[in-house]
Amino acid sequence: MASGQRPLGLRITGPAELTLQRSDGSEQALHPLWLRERCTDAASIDLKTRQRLQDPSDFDPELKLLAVSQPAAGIFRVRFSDGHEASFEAAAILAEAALAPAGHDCPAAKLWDGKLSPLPRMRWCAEPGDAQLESWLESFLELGFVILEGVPAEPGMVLKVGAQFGFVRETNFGALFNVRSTPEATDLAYTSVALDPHTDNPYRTPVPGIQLLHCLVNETSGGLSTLVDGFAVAQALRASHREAFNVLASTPVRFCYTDADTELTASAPPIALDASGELAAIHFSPRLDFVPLLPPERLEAYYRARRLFDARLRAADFEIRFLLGNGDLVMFDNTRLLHGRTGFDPAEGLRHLQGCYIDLDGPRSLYRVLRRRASGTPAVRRSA
Ligand SMILES: O=C(O)CCC(=O)C(=O)O
Repeated sequence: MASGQRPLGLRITGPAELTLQRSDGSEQALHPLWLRERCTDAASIDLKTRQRLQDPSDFDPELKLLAVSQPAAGIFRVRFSDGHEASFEAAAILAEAALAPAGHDCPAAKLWDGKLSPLPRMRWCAEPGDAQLESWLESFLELGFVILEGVPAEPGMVLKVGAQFGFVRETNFGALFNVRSTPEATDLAYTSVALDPHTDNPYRTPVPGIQLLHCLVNETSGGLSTLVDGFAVAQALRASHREAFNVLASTPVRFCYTDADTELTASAPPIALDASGELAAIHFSPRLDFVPLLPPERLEAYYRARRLFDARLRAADFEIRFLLGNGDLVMFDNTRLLHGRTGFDPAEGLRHLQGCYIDLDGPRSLYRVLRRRASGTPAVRRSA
């Protein structure tokens, strides 16, 4: 929602009409069904779980408001045509109205390019206070990543940090994976070659939401980490080459991973959009993607669009580079950012990172809990 359209207040605009006022001067009479499904009395919800007792599809489709009054400041009383009466707190209705169509109430993404400076480097600690945790989360939610310094360079610490933000997602690589050059590599990440910007594991359903990489040791002069804001690149492509953007948003591509015990396959468009046409996720891994056999002209269009997108993903204008030193940990949104590394020479010394995945909703949940605690609001359970 544009900031000019912030819900500002509620007012009674007729004997049976409650109207939302927005900061840009616009107004909207609240739909009776929208209000009815937000009733929080004992007949409408189970007061312990705060979950709804009735299916909104069973409400009268022709439901109307019969009367609206304001018995006290900030409270509205509504009588519905099905005989139900309920009170509403204005603040609760305004908070609901403020939610963007996707229902997000966390800091909005701030897209960035290769000029991003300074990088969000923050000091890690084992028992952060609420304010410290909130500053890590804000950076992560806005920029899609945060670099935490001073995580003890000990094996397994990546799992401890992951657990500070959510629940670790185990995969066929285990709860954590070791990123180091080995002759038995089952993935190019486990070699010393440079890795172009990619999202991790697009062959999984669902794709890992968040990746953490913790540097235990880097004795080489190479192996710089790279990040690109895929949403910024996709927006730039949408602005300059609308047709190419549409092709990438509408062509499902197959991604595969195979080893002795595993055969994973998933299909997704390189640029996934949500129901409102907003960017939802990037799926891009040049070493793993296979476009299906489409008619020749569609394949031509796909390859053209992919080249344009890839050229920008690899361009210095959009990429940031930084060294993960011993004890540094980067946590990034694997559905928005692409990551990679420069190549390194294993003869120079050891380079060993440990990684793990957590789900996207962990940091968001934690952020809401911290905000709730800061404002002294009690927990309100919403339906699953
Ligand atoms: O070695 C690195 O810095 C990154 C490795 C990587 O891309 C991965 O594990 O997905």
